[in-house]
Amino acid sequence: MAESTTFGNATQILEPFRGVKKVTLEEYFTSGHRTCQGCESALVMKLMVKAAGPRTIVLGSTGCMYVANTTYYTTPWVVPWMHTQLGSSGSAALGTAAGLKALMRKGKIKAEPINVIAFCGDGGGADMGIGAISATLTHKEYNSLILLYDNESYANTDIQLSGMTPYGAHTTFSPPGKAKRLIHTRWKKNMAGMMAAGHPECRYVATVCASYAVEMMNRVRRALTIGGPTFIHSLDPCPKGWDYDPMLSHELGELAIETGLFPLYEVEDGTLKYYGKTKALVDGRARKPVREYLLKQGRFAHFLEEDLAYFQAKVDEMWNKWEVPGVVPFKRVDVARAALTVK
Ligand SMILES: Cc1ncc(C[n+]2csc(CCOP(=O)(O)OP(=O)(O)O)c2C)c(N)n1
Ligand code: SF4
Ligand SMILES: [Mg+2]
Repeated sequence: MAESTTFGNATQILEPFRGVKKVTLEEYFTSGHRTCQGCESALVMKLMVKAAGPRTIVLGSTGCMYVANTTYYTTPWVVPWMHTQLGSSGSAALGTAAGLKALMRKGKIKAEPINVIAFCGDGGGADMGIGAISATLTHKEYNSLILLYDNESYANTDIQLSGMTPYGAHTTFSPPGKAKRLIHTRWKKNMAGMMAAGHPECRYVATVCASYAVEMMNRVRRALTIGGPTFIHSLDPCPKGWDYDPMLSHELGELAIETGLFPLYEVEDGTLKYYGKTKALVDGRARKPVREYLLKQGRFAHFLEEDLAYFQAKVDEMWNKWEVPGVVPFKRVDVARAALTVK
């Protein structure tokens, strides 16, 4: 019965695309936007909604993916889309999922599984809206996906530093100078790890990068199929904020993975699975030096050898000392025990 499927939290069953030739041709994010040339976040929007299909509602918090996508009288969105306040992707996802359920229960709309996706930037999601996202991830009775597109700055308002901006990067809030070369000296937040470790009702968390388009779309399809509240963190090269030639967007995404800086993984019902090139790194393939990634970007042009060495050491630490490499930042139990013995 339609009603029981709806109130039993039924979701659309979106099988993974088995290779690029099997990807559907229909587009639900098309022309009509004015993002920068080489904007990976725009690609993420296109792939995200292509993966989700036509019976989808998208909610977007303020940021480049709102402002540049909804110029007066034009929009690239083919599916229903709504803007939500900068810190509200979590509340918008939960409210929409709950609203749909209520409308179906009252018979006001047809009972059917409708995908609800709320996206947010790193400023809106990892800084301002983290509380609402966290709250939504505790509500297992509502199906929604929150996708955080991480261009590592408050890009839309001219590249201010966020909690996801990498160590040492040049932003308008952290310009390198003669007196102080590095203004921003904090390591970025670990959003996916935090969401996975801290939300027992959240059934699915994944990291993705649009340089690996099919793999990325399949994580979106998995999240929407498994249902409940789910979370995806996407790393998106941004030519304007990262200061590089737009033709390098795809390559920078690959380098973020190949250097081990941004591990690709999914956590489903508490089980961790690395995938793609990250799996090869876990299986023993050598990581590329992180300088190959950093030195292609103007935001790190002021780095000296010691800065590159520090950055590399922090990435090495993620892989060699974390209890779950690249995912859970607690020091490995054997390392912690050894430290206790020394004391
Ligand atoms: C409450 C609130 N504060 C500030 C702003 C101004 N503002 C609009 S977009 C934006 C940047 C958002 O950054 P992020 O979420 O990372 O998205 P991006 O622009 O990088 O795509 C800011 C600060 C706002 N719209 N609402
Ligand atoms: S500033 Fe960055 S995220 Fe914003 S539209 Fe340009 S490339 Fe995309
Ligand atoms: Mg941003």
